[in-house]
Amino acid sequence: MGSGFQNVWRCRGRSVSLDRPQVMGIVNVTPDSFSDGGLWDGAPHRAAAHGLALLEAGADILDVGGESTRPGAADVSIEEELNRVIPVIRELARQTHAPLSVDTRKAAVARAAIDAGACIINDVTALGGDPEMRRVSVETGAGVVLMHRRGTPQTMNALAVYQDVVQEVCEALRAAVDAARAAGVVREAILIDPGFGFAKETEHNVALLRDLARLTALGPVLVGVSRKRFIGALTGRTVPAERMAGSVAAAMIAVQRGASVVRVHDVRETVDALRVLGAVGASERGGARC
Ligand code: PMM
Repeated sequence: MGSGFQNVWRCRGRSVSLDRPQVMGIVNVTPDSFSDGGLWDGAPHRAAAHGLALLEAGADILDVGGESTRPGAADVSIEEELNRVIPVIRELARQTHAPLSVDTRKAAVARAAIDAGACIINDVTALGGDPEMRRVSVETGAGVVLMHRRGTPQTMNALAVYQDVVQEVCEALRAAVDAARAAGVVREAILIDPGFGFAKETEHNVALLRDLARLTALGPVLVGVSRKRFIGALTGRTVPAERMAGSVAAAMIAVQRGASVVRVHDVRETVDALRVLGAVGASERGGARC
């Protein structure tokens, strides 16, 4: 660990330790997510039970999302998103003390989720999509994930054009951190995320994974590589659920290169792999500058 590396994540009065890599289990409450869509839709108790099973399997944090972000995905209304995620978060908050995150770009959904017991806002627009999102982040003191992307699910594939993807993602994330800080979000509440698969081709995702240590110069990093299309491209697995081994490998590379949190579907397998990695030790946080 580099000197001065931030080793806690402040999430609404809680301190999530980043001394060891944290596993964020994914609870998608969507009919159309690319990797596990429809599994938990329309049945909050089933989605909550899935979340509890992920905790049992070793997840440290749960991330509940009600809007698919895959390329071409349709927008979801505020009402529909609230109906999907709030009952699940409320039920989880009743049954566990684990930190709960809401994966949303809508300020109204974030606020309601925090009222229901969440303490983290995971926003794929890095707080830049909804004009109220920064205010909600400051007022609630939630932990925030600032993710890099370009465009929207409708337009992002055409925007995957970079001269130097690592440098450009670094600069965009630095600007997102600065904007959040200027609005009053405290540094220790912020995690950054290069946004694997969001306006990135396979070569861009591979470059970001290879050079992830450069991003850690900006602060703690969260990565979401689980079951993504580039893992399919690298392994030849067209079915997302068959991308587990490739996803675990990518998550281990990310942790070795300094990632603090990995957002995954396959919690048990990731936790086992992290135990092996942890026995060997050494990550590259706070290494080279970006
Ligand atoms: N990926 C997805 C959704 N939300 N949030 C963050 N912070 N980082 C990601 O990489 C990310 C995300 C899409 O994957 P899913 O449909 O499996 O949830």
